[in-house]
Amino acid sequence: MSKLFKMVILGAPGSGKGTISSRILRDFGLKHLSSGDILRSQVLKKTDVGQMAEKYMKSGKLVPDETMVKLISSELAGMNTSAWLLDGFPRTRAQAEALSQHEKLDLVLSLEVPDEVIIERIKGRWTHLTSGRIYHTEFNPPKEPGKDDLTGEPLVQREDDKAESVRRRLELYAANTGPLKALYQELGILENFHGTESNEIWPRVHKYLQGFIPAKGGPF
Ligand code: G5P
Ligand code: MG
Repeated sequence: MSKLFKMVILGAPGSGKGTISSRILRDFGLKHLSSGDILRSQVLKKTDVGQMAEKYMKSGKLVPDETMVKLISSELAGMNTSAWLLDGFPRTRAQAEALSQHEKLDLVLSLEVPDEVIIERIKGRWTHLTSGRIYHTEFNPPKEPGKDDLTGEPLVQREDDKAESVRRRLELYAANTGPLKALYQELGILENFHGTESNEIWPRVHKYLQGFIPAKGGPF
């Protein structure tokens, strides 16, 4: 069997990781693992991890490294026959070092979107919590306002999308991302994509990825 492609997408909260990831899955067939979606599903199910993580997430703080490493390692253990894309993990240098003990990454993409653009766009985000599907009142509206396209279930605004939490999340991202990116820069696998619109960043990401894996379609 040929080696399975393994990549990470980095970017500040609201930079479009979920948006770009869903297009990568559609056009390149990778499996998607979003640490935020996994945590939100644990919170919904009221598991021990969910109850512990909820208080950090609500206030825009990071869940402790040890919990995250355990959670993501167990998810990855079940994905050893597919190529994958990690979104939201690793988030700190300690998480990246823990990951590197078990996995060799092929590529790390970083979405570089200015904070002012992010603060504006997060106000319009609506989420279907059980699936992780994301909408935006203008950029990507649901077919029926307030309802998920596939299930018709209600959409919600994430607790941590309140202005105060968003600011804290952006500050934390800025503080942690330097050491994280330095590690991937040293390994020569980091590629930055600057921009203010996902629709403008996406064709560049698509073209770049084609240098690594064949596309099934797109870019749309
Ligand atoms: P998450 O869930 O990983 P964040 O903070 O990293 O959360 P988030 O908020 O999910 O990232 P995103 O995925 O980068 O943002 O962005 P998105 O959802 O695709 O886009 C944001 C909105 O903008 C959407 O409504 C989208 O439709 C819209 N949009 C996209 N592109 C455009 C555009 O071009 N124009 C416009 N107008 N709109 C656009 O983590 C959540 C929490 O979980 C914990 C932490 O507490 C964290 O805060 N956590 C971890 N803690 C420790 N370690 C980890 N590894 C952790 N992972 C999660
Ligand atoms: Mg996301």
